[in-house]
Amino acid sequence: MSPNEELRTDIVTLTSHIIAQQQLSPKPATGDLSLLLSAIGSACKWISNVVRKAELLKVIGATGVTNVQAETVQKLDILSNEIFINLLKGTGRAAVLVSEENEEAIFIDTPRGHYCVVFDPLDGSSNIDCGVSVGTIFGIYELRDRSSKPSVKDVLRPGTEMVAAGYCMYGSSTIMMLTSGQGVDGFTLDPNTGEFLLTHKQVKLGKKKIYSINEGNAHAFDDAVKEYLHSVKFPPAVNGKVPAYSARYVGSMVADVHRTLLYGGIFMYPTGKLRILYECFPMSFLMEQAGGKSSTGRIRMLDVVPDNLHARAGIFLGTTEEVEKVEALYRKMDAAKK
Ligand code: FBP
Repeated sequence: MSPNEELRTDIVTLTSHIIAQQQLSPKPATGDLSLLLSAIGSACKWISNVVRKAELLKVIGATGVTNVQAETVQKLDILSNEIFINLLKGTGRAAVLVSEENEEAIFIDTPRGHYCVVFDPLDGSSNIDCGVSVGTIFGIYELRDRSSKPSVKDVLRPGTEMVAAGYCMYGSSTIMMLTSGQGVDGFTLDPNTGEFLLTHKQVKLGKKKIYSINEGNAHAFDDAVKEYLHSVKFPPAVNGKVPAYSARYVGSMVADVHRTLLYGGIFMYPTGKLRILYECFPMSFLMEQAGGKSSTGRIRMLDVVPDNLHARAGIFLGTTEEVEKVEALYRKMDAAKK
């Protein structure tokens, strides 16, 4: 500890927070979910360590293979995936794992495995070589029926049935945002102690007017999206004042959603690149728990039922006001087509 560093004693670690949340659960808690969340915390610490040393360990760059989604697999994707899978398997509480990096679900035969974890071990990995923030995204379902054999049906369910979700961002600091349906809390990794410490208690969505989208895809946008973008660039005056929007786009979902969560605004990926189960659902769960909204443009994102493990959807998430503007423009567009 440096002499200037304040000695803190009001410490809440990720583990103590998870245990406290467990006590609040209306269902008699077994501690199984807590164990899984704790393993996810450990996995994220390991991934953070590898990401930070990637250049030095020479694990930067592509593997030369493409994944099930025809995307280039980075060396760090593989490492992060193995770390995540191994730590989750080690809990003995996970029955089904779905990773962006694996075409098929992984089934684990273990007597106390009652949960399914869906995850993207290293989202935004195409940005790694230039040092941009990347992150891990995860969501957790409970098996539908503990007495039946686990199947993909246990994860091909609406996002409203997730019991917990979160992301960990490897940026200027390593920050994990977590919800188990009782609001959103954020934890910053203290590099000295190796602990995630509670730094963002009960996060509420910011109020800034920021729009975030890859406009290079504008040629493929629906008219509703084009109209929304026009409205934020040339907003009508309200009481004689023109509301000024800012544009921000990192191109790494975790970083763009993290900023949206803390500052406010709207993040959009309308052309259906992002995966429903392990990108759209966890982020939508967090966004709703922070007081915002998430939509496909036509329906609530968490009501979607994915028809396959790697299904994709267009997504608009952020402050309720902005997401509802997009939804209204979709309704207008659809009505005009009738
Ligand atoms: P990867 O899983 O291949 O990294 O793609 C996901 C992602 O990087 C998101 O994190 C991000 O929001 C989006 O793709 C950016 O896409 P684009 O480069 O088309 O703007």
